[in-house]
Amino acid sequence: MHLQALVNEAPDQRPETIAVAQAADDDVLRAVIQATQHNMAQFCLVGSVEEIKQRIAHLGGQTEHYTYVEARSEREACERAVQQVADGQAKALMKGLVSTSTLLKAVLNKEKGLRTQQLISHVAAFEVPGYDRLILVTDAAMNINPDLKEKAKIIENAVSVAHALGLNQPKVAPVCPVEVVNPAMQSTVDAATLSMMNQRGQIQGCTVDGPLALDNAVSQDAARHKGIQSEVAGKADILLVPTIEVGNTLYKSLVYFARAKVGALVVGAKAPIILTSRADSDEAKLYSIALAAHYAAFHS
Ligand code: COD
Repeated sequence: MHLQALVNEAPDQRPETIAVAQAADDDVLRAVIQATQHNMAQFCLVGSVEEIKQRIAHLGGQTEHYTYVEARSEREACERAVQQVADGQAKALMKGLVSTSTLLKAVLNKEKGLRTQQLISHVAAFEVPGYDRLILVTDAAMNINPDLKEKAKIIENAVSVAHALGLNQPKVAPVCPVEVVNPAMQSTVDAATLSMMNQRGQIQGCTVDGPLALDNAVSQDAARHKGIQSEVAGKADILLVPTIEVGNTLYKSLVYFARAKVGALVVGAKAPIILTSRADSDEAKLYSIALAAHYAAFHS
């Protein structure tokens, strides 16, 4: 599967609406216009409506393709966009020209936010040159230092993304520095426990096996050299990283060293959230919108 296929093959049903918090930004609007051209989603654009319309016209888009909600400040834009999703008018949320923390605070607001019983976590889908499948990395951007219980929920969220991509029984590798349990390394103890939780049916819809080091998780040769017998080794679909530091560094290494393509989502809230940043390429923004469209359609 290629990320471009998600763009080309928009979900069959009528495109869902994505609410964009502070859309008055050319980079964001370029992605919105492209996604509209691919019939991937409809958009409710929140922010200074006059400015948004002027920018759309300047970028060659059609202002009448969109709905609009006026908001005067960054906080108001986040709250109004979240409200669109909470009211069911939009099926996904997208970060525009606002800070991640302002948007996440609006999402996590107890009364008006998008919280569920589920943990909210970040899942990135990479297309890495030379690797034969899309590989999901989680959590590279939201949960800082998850404990065992949180790691189990982070896996469940990533599995829900994998299922939306057509991977029915994804292989999950909890990535550690070594492939044996070392009680001095909590990540290896958690990895072994998560594997047992999976065998006992406490984590479903996937196959979890670890601890695995990154090389044995993604290279069958490396796994063979170490004599590792595992259904997951060398064929991982999902890499669960132990901390945000590992995840964020892996994410950026894949993009900057390996020239991987990426799309990413935050899931576990009432609706998927697209947290693109300025540094993301136009392509990455479009892939993230495509992921959100497929996820929202699959789980609606
Ligand atoms: N899922 C569900 N509920 C959550 C989550 C979560 N992942 N995180 C917090 N909550 C709930 C808590 O239970 C609590 O009720 C409320 O939200 C506030 O919790 P705090 O006080 O921990 O929230 P914050 O605002 O201090 O922190 C939440 C952030 C997501 C902002 C924080 O975890 C964070 O800064 N994450 C890293 C973001 C980041 O810098 N990424 C870098 C790369 S993009």
